[in-house]
Amino acid sequence: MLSDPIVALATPPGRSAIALLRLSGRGAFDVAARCLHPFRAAPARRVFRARLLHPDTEELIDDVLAACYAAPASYTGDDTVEITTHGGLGAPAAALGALLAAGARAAAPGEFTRRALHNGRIDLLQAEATADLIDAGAPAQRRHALHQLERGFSSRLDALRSGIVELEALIAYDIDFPEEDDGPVDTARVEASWQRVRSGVAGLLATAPEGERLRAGALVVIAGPPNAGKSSLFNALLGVERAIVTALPGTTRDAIEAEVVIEDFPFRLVDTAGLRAAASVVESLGIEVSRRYLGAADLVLYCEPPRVPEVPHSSAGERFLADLTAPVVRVTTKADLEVVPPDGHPGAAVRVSVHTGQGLAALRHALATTAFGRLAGGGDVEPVVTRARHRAALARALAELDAFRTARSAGIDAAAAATHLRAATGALDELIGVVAPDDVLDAVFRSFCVGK
Ligand SMILES: Nc1nc2c(ncn2[C@@H]2O[C@H](COP(=O)(O)OP(=O)(O)OP(=O)(O)O)[C@@H](O)[C@H]2O)c(=O)[nH]1
Ligand SMILES: [Mg+2]
Repeated sequence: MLSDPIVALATPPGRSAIALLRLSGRGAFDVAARCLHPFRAAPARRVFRARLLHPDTEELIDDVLAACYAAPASYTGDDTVEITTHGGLGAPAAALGALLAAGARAAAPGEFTRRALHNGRIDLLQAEATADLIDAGAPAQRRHALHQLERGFSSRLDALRSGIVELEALIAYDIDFPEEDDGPVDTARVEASWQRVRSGVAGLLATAPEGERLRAGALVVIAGPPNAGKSSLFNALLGVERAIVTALPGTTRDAIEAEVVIEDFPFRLVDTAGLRAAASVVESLGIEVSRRYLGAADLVLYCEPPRVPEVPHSSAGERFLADLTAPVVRVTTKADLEVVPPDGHPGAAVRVSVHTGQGLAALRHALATTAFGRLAGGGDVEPVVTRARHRAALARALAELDAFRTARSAGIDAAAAATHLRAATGALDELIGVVAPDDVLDAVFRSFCVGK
């Protein structure tokens, strides 16, 4: 891993009051000293005012504030200088140019954080949490990212890891004296200890569906017969008139997607073309798109207008619902029009009117609890598995723990059984990033922004 001085703009380019440049690596103070006049590396973390000059031409670029963070007490763990320039496009770009001319290299996306990981300032879960916090739109996303950044997830894994190491210690006698039958290995304690770590790992793994939804947003597909009021409901949930609403069936032809926060949780809402034997080519293409979205949905919001007693109930809707694998929240729309009481849909439907607002709060709540279950219920922040990378590592640890138990009960010698425990520990180490291979790191940092 290189530790040459790197520099990047840490704030987005654009019109703003100030901008922040970050410079870090071995020799960062020398680079800064070529541009900042005066330059004060000490006292550390003390902001000073300086003129930023181009090192070659000595042209005045900006009047700036700067602070130095000496290794290892910096974000990256290397010597770091943070320079606050005036905002906008010109001054930060010219300052960046001056620092490059003074010997720094332009940083790659996430390179500062990658160095922080390399220098042991943070672990890989914290690095991921940093990216998640930056990307967080919904309050629940922000809370969970922050909890992970504060080592909530890491310390849970530390505890599980110690549990596995302890388990290995419990069978140590068997490993050292394999030929003795009645060693002091307490089978009940081994079993209890195994149960504890196994349920810990399994419990974390069980949070994966909700956790991954928390990161990506739950995909909610609004479906139902034409003219049911799907687009009206889509607009009401978004709070803006995004989709066209008319009294004609078949208004929506294409799927429309929008992001929305409901009860602090992130959702991606999709309004679709009403499902029916198509009237036109365009509409049937739209219906095809709807079906594809339905296949990917985390949740289906099924809308039906109130039933009119004299119209026979069509079973098409029930057949449609029977084919779905995603959970369904049923809505009876146009509740303000209803003249007869709703006669029992199977599965209670939320009755909603976009005209009076009736039922919208209940519907929002039903969406949050259906998509985020446990997370929506608990006020306290528990670690959750938010990435496929986490899920794969925990699944590997779980499989190794199970293989250990199978090996023990089959009477396989303790040293061989213990290799499964070591593999389980290895999976947790990789998850937390103690031993993450380069390609894993590349994948994690690829999505980072420059300057982070
Ligand atoms: N009274 C009343 N009318 C509603 C309500 N919601 C929708 N409508 C009316 O129902 C008609 C159809 O609404 P849309 O939202 O376009 O229905 P849709 O399901 O998207 O229809 P398609 O896109 O054609 O499948 C419009 O005339 C709406 O004004 C409601 O809560 N109350
Ligand atoms: Mg529509």
